[in-house]
Amino acid sequence: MLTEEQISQYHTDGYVIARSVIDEDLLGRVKNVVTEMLNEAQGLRDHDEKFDLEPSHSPSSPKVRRIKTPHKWHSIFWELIKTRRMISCLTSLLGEDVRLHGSKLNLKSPQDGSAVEWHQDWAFYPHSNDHVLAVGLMLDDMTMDNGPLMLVPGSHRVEKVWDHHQDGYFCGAISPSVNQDLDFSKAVPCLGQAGDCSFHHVRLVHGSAQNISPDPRRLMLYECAAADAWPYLKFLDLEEFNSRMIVGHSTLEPRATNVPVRMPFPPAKKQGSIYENQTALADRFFK
Ligand SMILES: O=C(O)CCC(=O)C(=O)O
Repeated sequence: MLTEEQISQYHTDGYVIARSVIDEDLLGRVKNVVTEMLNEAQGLRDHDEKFDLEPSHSPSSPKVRRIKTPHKWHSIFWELIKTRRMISCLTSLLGEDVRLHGSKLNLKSPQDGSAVEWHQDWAFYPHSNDHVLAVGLMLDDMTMDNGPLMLVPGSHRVEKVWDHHQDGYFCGAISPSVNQDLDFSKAVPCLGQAGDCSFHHVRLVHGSAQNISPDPRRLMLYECAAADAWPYLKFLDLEEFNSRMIVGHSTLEPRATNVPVRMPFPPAKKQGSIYENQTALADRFFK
């Protein structure tokens, strides 16, 4: 599915976009599942284990900004990540053995939809090596107006974890005023059509603005790792860990490489999703 040129772009820029990875039929079925799931947020007063809510949410007028770990709630999210084309892309970038680390479905409501401040996924989930990436499957067309993913090309090669702390606590965001060595004006938007997919390296700096368009923006994110990249955090159960293999074989032999690591401790004062963690950030880039 990915050409040599695209694979090389992934290594150089830290991301690549593959077109039409998911066909219309599967995309339609996923959207129906998402609509059904969102109906469950009716009447909800607070975030729970399944839903993260927009500040503008109310029980009678629900606004969900994230469905947490969709792969745990519906098998269609496994079907998506295991399609032939998706696996072809993943194995081209990560090797023959790939495990799912986590998943999330980020939703931006029309003329609303929280921004996500600049960050590196690696600051949240460091592993023994950096053969780790995020897949961004576009469930809607991504335009400049609906808060597309913005990526800072090449930032993964700086071999650095930028400071994601505020006042001594992890906050899951890079302060634009403190980190002067990052040029956010070089960020590129991940634009495309529903069914297209971005793949970005786990250390690539990225974020996204509010959705100022009249349409919803739904982005399904999968965190994927080479099987020999073992997480430094949140390892609980070997059986569950191995059950998340997407393709190939699990291993009991992590490959440890000389990767920069900065632990997300002390934990964020505002626990929960990245949106909650980032509320502590004093100086925001996306107003
Ligand atoms: O939904 C987005 O635009 C970006 C989300 C993101 O980077 C994250 O959830 O880690």
